[in-house]
Amino acid sequence: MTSFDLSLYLVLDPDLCRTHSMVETTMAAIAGGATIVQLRDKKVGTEGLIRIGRELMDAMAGSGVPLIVNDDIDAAIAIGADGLHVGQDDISAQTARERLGRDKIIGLSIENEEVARKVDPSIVDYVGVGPIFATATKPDHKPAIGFDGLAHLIKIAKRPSVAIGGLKQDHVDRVFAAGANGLAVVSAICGHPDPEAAAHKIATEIMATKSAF
Ligand code: TZP
Ligand code: MG
Repeated sequence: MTSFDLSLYLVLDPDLCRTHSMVETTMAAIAGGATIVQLRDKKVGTEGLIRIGRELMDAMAGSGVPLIVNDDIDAAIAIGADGLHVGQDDISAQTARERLGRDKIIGLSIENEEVARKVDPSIVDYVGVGPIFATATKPDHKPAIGFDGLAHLIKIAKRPSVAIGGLKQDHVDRVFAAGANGLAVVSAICGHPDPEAAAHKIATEIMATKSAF
């Protein structure tokens, strides 16, 4: 499987990437220290995702940073993306694994104990855990779980994990103290006028925090 580092996980949101294009935001975030990128666009459909995804794959080639597609397995396959991220209401991780094969990265969102217990470690490469805080970026999100909830679900799921939901630089120490392997952010980078500087600040904090553990 493509190796991956969840430390600073950029989730692209076209509504928030306004000052820069998706590609510009991505390359700036990678220059700043983003370690993995997810293409998450709920509005453009499979054809639109394929178009943007191909541009992203070209731009990111040689960066060593994997591109994960949210929800849409057909787009992920057409793009030749490094992986797929699914939620509890999407196709199952098992179906995704059957279609993608062993080499691709599969991420699964978990938001409560019940679903955390069902994570199959032979199928799921990492879990996205949250939302830690309520966030306007995902209006239909499940109840916020806080850092105690994060620590609890990580212990149950026993997979590499990335925390998501309302996270910023200030939360880095609490995310790693809870046992997560990284932070996933949308607005903290996509919504920032200088995405490279925003990513760099968070990445620097992450490196300092990880070396203190
Ligand atoms: N899943 C749970 S919260 C969330 C997603 C996709 C959005 C997080 O966005 P932000 O702007 O980092 O709070
Ligand atoms: Mg989904």
